[in-house]
Amino acid sequence: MIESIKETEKTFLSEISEVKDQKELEEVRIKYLSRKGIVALLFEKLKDVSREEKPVIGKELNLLKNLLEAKFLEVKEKVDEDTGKQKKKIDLTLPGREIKIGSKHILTQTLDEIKSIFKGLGFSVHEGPELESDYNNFEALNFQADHPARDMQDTFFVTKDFLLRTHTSPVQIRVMTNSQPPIRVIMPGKVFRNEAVSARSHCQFHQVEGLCIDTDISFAELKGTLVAFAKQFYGKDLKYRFRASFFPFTEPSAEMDITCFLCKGSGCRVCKNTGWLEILGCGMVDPNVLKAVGYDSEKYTGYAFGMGIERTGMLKYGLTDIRTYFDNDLRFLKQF
Ligand code: 2U9
Repeated sequence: MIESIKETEKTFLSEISEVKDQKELEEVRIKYLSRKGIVALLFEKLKDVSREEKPVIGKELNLLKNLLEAKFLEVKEKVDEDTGKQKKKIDLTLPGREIKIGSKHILTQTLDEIKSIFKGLGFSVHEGPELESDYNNFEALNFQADHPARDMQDTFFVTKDFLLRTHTSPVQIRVMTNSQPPIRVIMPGKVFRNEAVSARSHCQFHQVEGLCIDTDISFAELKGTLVAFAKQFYGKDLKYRFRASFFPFTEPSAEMDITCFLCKGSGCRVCKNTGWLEILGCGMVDPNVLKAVGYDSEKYTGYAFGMGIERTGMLKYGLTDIRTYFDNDLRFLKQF
């Protein structure tokens, strides 16, 4: 029996020293250390050993079992480590992983371009809160008490006196209240209108409005500035016209049209056969607005203008549905 124990130890140590991978290690474990392995068989034979020899042989058998198990764990650790290292090996010949780089949303790109053009024309940029007072959004801008925009059906009121701004014009009121002319600012930002969502309108969109106040500001300066903007944004060969219009906060008021990007003026579905597309509204700031912020309306005059950024981008890129801006569909966004 002692002979068998010694022989088992020798063959086990020789076989396990040859082991190269987990499969071979498992084969050695099954042969020696499993329930029906050599060590278990030797323990079974212990019952046939004489009473005197049993303690000695039992002790030897336990020593063998402990030694084999310890050696097995030591080799297993090494084999596991080697296989882990092999898995981690880097194949330098593989092509690199593509890093996906995001891009600016088309609305941000459009706004960036508008901002850059007006900065070049001497304007600075101001922003204001989306939650506004009824006073800044309507009252100070010469909206009559019964103006339809002041109705709950058109404006999101939060309380009786506070609302989600319907245009960025209240930012102009804030700027004028806090500073003196000369003023040349543009105000970009999100605005809200209680309207049904469709291909042409949304309940939230973005605007850029501009304001210029100084002595001797005339309609000619307004035209010069807006034509310079339109030529830089839509192309230097563009044709334009100003049409009389009405806004509570400007007098006189006008809308600026450019020739249709699609039919070049001959008339099509996009321009409803007029050959013209409206790009913005504008006008000379109403003296009532100047008075509301405490300016001397005899001394100062000014002009203001406003455009929807979604609409501006739609006209430039020929888009037909405002909702595509907010769908977050990568097939749309990746085109810009
Ligand atoms: C002050 C005085 C005057 C801002 C102006 C427009 C004309 C205009 C619309 C274009 C499309 C809004 O996005 S839109 O729906 N805006 O036509 N906005 S003049 O006039 C001001 C603003 C502030 C104190």
